[in-house]
Amino acid sequence: MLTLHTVKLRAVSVPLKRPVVSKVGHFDSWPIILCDLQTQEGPVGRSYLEPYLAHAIPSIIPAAAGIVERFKGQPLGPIDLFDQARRSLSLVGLEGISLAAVSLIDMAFWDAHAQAAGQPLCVFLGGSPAPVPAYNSNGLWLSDPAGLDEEASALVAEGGFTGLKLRLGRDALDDDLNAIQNVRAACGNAVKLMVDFNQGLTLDAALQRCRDLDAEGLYWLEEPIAYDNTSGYRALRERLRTPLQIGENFWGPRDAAKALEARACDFIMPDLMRIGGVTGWLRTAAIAAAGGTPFSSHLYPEFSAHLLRVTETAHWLEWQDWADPILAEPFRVADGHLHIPDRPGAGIAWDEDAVARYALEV
Ligand code: SMN
Ligand code: MG
Repeated sequence: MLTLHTVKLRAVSVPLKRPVVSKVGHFDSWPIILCDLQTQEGPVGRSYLEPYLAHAIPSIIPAAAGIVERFKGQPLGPIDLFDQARRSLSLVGLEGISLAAVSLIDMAFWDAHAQAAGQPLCVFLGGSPAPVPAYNSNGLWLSDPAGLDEEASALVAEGGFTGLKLRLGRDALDDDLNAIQNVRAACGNAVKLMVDFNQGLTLDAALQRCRDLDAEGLYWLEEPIAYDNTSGYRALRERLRTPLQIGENFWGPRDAAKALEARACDFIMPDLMRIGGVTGWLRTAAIAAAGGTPFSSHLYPEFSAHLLRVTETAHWLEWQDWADPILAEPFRVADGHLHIPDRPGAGIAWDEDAVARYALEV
């Protein structure tokens, strides 16, 4: 058994090779919170969060530090800690900053346990390490459709990918159609195209736009409308053949259960910060498995790769390399798969020179 002792929480802002231009914002650099969780017994668990907004960091860090302060020295396993930490924060809400903080500590605590067992996290959880099918999500933002052919070829070449994510929802349908055409012209019909609207459309606009795109052979349509418009998703799903993908904005396993019960989507893609870290993911995997819903990841490729290896309905890993600059040994991508390294735990360690270079004052 391991017990919480102290935690070191730092923040960096890492430059992006391809700026994020999306309906949820424009980012030239990417804020990341780093967690080093010291256990009394020795192992140090590591995890990180991508909070999107640098100005959210000063709220998340004290919330995470408060969890360790409150539960240090107590005989709790990661699942006990998850439940007790959530309950301890319920008066300020089970979601948002509270759950992001719980997720960060939960991931680091699981990492520490797997390290103590001397096993990669996926092995500690009862699985085995094998390459995980991944699509490249590093580019194809809402930029001029004319340049997307070259970018698509470069993205395929970054790791022999057979799937790419493309962002849609431009004002004119023709511009979205041109974007799809240019990407297809560059990489052919065999490459799967996942498309993401980042909640950019009203329900009326989405009913029209998604119907106009329904015959394009797209692999999934992601978040066309506001993430919490469950009845809207249900209405869209009834009218479309292309699978609907949601889930990066599920706050905890219960949101996944509600969405699936409402038949709001075909696929889900939880995000480790919002679903509740490793514990929240495992519970959500069981919910998805009950109805056979394909389960993909959102961000966090390292932890997600381990977890997809123990997820019954594992689907696609979203690959993006935005945290790579601060990792001592980024995971390798080849032949369209992310390769889990043969290291104990999640396999994350920091490149301290890079962390110093990109440090943010907190
Ligand atoms: C996304 C992720 C991070 C920043 C902007 C957009 C997107 C995705 O929703 O699914 O990758
Ligand atoms: Mg998305």
